Amino acid sequence: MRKWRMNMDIYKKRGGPSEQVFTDSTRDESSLTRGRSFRKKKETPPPIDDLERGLLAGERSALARAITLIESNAEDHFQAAQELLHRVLPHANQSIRIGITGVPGAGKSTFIESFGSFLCDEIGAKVAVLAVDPSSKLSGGSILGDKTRMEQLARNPHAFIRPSPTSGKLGGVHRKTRETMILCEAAGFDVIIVETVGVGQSEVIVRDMVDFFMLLVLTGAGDELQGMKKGIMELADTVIVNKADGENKYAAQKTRAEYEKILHFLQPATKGWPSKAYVCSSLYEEGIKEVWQVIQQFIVNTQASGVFEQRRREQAKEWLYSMITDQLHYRFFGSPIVKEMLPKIENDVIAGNRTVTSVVEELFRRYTKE
Ligand SMILES: Nc1nc2c(ncn2[C@@H]2O[C@H](COP(=O)(O)OP(=O)(O)OP(=O)(O)O)[C@@H](O)[C@H]2O)c(=O)[nH]1
Ligand SMILES: [Mg+2]
Repeated sequence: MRKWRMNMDIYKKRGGPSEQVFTDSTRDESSLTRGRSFRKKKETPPPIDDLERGLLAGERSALARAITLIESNAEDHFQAAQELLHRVLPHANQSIRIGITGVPGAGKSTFIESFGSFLCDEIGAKVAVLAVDPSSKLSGGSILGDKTRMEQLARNPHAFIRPSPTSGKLGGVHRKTRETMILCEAAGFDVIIVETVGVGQSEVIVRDMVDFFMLLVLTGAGDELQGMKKGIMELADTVIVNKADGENKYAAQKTRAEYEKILHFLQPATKGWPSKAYVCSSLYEEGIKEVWQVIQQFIVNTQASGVFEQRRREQAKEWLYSMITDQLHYRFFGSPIVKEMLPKIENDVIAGNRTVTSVVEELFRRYTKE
């Protein structure tokens, strides 16, 4: 992993991800398609080659198609997607991954809109925004909403926004989001922001995927602060009190101090990094630059101490085991013998004719013989 370049001006010097990149890619794409219809069929490059080329050239359309391939639940798409990932993997792992959580309405999308635009326009970074919603069964939904809320960022040529994938038989939301991160990195995105959508499990899932995790909260905490799950605060590398504007400014500072007191007594989410609280206004774009400074400091500190690399290695290991669990689950329940036996076994257990232990043992015996 290359050292994160603290002086992001470097992106500007190297020309940054200019508007040209995407405009050209679109033109490229259409001329390719046009050209192809005149060529003999066998000369048509296989889609994987095409996607790999487009992806490594930073073409947004290739990235979108590659992600669609990853998200597909079709068996042959799965194989093709894995081949593509294998090819681009050497180009991945070079971004900063940031996770954002907070109660609905805390302003996560608005924050990402301001923060993402700042990174693109002021720092010259390429920013990808992904969403994780473990409960999402249908596509569309929250994403459509988010895309409209992140209108400005969605139009920014340096940004890429992707809705939350849905789960399916070839792996859940985690696999798809992690693999999408790899694709974004291969396409040259410098910062990947993952917003948690939905409640419950998503905070832990996202914490396990990112380098830096932030909790966005609202003022007027008081009772809410007391009732807030300590567990979530323990995951956060920083707490940001959002909507610190207008009449809310003073209250936001008070809330910040309260959170900071609590953070002081908690185990830090990242070894050697005491989590602190800050205020910002996503709507009025105040305090946004300061959040980036905190993240930069975090990267410098954790890269120097080795904690950054160590976390990524642990995440890779965790990913391996979650993939194994996924595969075991889908293979077992997808096997013909299990499908055939389960309904009867289920009835036997419900009727009290057989014990759960004995039927599970029989199921696995038959499954492993298959
Ligand atoms: N005054 C003020 N309003 C804000 C600020 N940030 C967000 N809002 C408003 O708060 C509301 C919710 O913001 P969102 O960004 O949609 O919140 P979210 O956390 O993404 O919500 P979900 O996606 O539903 O979980 C919107 O009406 C925003 O305009 C801010 O900094 N100041
Ligand atoms: Mg949102």
